[in-house]
Amino acid sequence: MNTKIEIQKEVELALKNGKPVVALESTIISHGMPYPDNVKMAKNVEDIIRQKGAIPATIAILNGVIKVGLSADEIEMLASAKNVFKVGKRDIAYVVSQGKTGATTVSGTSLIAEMAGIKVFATGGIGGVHRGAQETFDISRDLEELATTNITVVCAGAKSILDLGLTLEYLETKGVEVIGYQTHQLPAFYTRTSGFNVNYRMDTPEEIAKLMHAKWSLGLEGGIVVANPIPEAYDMDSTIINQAIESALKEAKELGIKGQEVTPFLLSKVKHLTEGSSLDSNIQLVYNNARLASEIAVSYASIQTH
Ligand code: PSU
Ligand code: MN
Repeated sequence: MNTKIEIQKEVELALKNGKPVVALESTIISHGMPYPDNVKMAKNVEDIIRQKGAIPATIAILNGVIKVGLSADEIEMLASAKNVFKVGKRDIAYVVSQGKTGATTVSGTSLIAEMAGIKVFATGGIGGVHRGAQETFDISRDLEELATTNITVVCAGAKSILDLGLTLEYLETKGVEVIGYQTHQLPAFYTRTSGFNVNYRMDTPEEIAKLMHAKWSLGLEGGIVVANPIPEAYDMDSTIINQAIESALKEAKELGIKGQEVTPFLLSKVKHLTEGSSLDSNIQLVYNNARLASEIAVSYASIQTH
């Protein structure tokens, strides 16, 4: 059994030489988008990162081996495989020891990225405190991982399938700063605004890289959330999105959906109810986050080598 992580040569070399690397999660590939759009998205996002001068490292567990950086064939395999586990922290040891294949969430990806020494991670949306969590206790592991892992997660905020107000409170308790990129508002994934404010607004990747440097060189442990609004050309009508979310939440409650299934269930219902028009927005916001994450990684790498 291989309990070491396998870092792709190119990624390893970049890390050794202090070159910028951007981690990518794989749950959005195997559980977030349909095949073959997911393969196209996963490959394009890597190309975008390269064009920006950084090295992409998609993270997943393939047949029990933790991989940092996937080949095109491995992406294809993960994207089309059946019975892929959704892997947060509590699933890693099981999937590795059983030789299974798993796609990592924000929590799983952050953890493995930190083991490999990667500081910047691009994704779509983070998990958070679910609506009704005061009864269900459903709070994503993503928030705990952000509390202790030294990583910058670039996302488009979080979907309002969650309680965004409580998610911000929880992040505050854990000492995780939420930075709005060129905005004062927390974006809500498909929409550029949510009605909630971020902690601080920053307008350039350099400012964010300086904040990362300040935080970690002071020994302040934990992650940073960079909330990057979906490009205006792709943002969606908030009434339509909110109606879809309300109806998905109602159905999940009626069906008694629980645990790990809650988020994928809500996401797929919302997708269905918006008749697939949300897929293009979803893909475009991931590209947008990959661009910003690369710029941050490039800037952070240059601070480290000066
Ligand atoms: N939110 C999205 N899209 C996603 C996810 C969340 O808009 O694909 C995925 C991410 O991988 C995230 C995970 O880390 O769901 C959170 O799952 P849970 O709520 O079960 O912790
Ligand atoms: Mn949960």
